[in-house]
Amino acid sequence: MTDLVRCFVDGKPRETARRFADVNPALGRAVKDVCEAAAEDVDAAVQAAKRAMKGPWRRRSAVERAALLERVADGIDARRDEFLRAEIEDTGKPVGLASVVDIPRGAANFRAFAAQLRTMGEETYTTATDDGRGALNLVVHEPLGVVGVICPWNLPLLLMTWKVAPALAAGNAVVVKPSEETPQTATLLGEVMKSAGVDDGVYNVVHGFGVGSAGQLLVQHPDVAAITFTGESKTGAAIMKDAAPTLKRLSSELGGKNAAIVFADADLDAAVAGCLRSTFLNTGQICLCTERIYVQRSVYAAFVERLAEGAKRRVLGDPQATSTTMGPLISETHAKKVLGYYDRAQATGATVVTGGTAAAAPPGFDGGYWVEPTIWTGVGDGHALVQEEIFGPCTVVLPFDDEDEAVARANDSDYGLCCAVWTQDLSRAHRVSRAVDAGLVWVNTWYLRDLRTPFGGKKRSGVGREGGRWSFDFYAEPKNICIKL
Ligand code: NAD
Ligand code: 6OD
Repeated sequence: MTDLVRCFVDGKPRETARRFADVNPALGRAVKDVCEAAAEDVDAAVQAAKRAMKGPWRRRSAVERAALLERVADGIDARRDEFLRAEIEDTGKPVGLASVVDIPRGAANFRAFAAQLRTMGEETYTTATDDGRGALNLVVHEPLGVVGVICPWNLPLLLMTWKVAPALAAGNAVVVKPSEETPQTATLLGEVMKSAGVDDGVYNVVHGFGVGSAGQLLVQHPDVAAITFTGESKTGAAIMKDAAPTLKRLSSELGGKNAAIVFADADLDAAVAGCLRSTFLNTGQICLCTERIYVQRSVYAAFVERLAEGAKRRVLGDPQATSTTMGPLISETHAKKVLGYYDRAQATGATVVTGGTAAAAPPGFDGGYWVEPTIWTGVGDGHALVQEEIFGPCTVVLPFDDEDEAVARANDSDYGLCCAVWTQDLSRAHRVSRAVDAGLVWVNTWYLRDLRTPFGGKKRSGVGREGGRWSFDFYAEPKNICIKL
């Protein structure tokens, strides 16, 4: 990719008048200029998508769409190194993570929804009528039209394709608004779409910010039928408000303050390893990351000690080095927010078991946004560290005595995205996972995904579900056709 990241409209790159900087967070300096979409650019993207919905794309069969999605997946695989370089430059995440999670999952999203499309059927109902001939009721699924896809910066390609793939599978055209922090892979995907033979105008990208910029313009656009959004809960609320006048369909995957519950009967090695991964993967910047760990009192001290040992073994370093296990935070603003919590923890008497400050930058990465992996104990359940989403490499560990108490405290949250339960007692696993108020519960694992399952949060963690057939429920409009026989 050149030093200018362009929008992608109607099957080609689009330059715009205004520019903003794309900062590499490992270095803390701008590495690219990005074309910011103004109202006319957003409108051009929406109109291109509208035209595509009336053109050949509209007439493509499900089998043809599935084949195109598979070609897109192959295209991502073929350009894996370019996607990796772009994603690492935008996010600072270690190559060991991006090469195993982000980029392969970008391709897997297209394959998974293509497979779903190939195997889906339609429902029919035979209906009795007074004349005895009956009627046949068909349920067919039609695309919504133009879908706006608004994405965060933490898993840019993964989370964007998680929505683009089913939206296209269902026959829609999309206008994607990537995060202003991570614009590159969305534009690169435009090139892949073009080479794969996806019709012009089906996949469009507009770069920019939220309020007063491309994000809000897309949400307010009268010709956009639906918005699928991933990001902060408060942004989700603002989008709902802006989408209301044009009555758009909305799917919102929002913030979390996810608990892990570690019972004394758990395999402690597995629980410690699992909680280290769920706390520190992607520098804690995954909506599913654990930020509060409830540990049964008899194993609490041992667990905290071992978790701290593991945290100290995180290797901050060159994102391109395979030895690096933790990257920087995404931006200076975000680092200030996270370090604000680190300071607040100290000021309010939390025990800092390890970390608690900005980290020394690895050699050659002085300007980057590096913070220490951090573990706290000694705070009450109402503390901000227990209640507010921090989105950094940090967790608070709290002791509990019995199962009911653990569940009640895990549920004492405005959020309800996911929970990880660590136990070897099968009955308890079933009981607790049903009692936990979250959209997703993992037992003895974390972030193990099957893309056919429903994904989404309860309470302030989201509205609606995506994944498997639930994605098709969102991205397609069921229509009833009643044929009198
Ligand atoms: P964010 O809400 O700040 O931004 C997300 C996107 O929304 C960006 O593209 C941004 O430009 C755009 N945006 C901001 N304001 C807007 C507005 N008023 N109208 C339209 N668009 C607007 O979130 P972020 O900081 O990029 O991501 C981190 C957050 O995302 C965390 O809270 C995290 O928990 C959440 N998240 C949730 C999930 C999930 O699946 N539940 C997944 C990833 C991230
Ligand atoms: O894996 C997924 O499908 C998914 N939606 C992950 C969300 C991660 C949040 O940061």
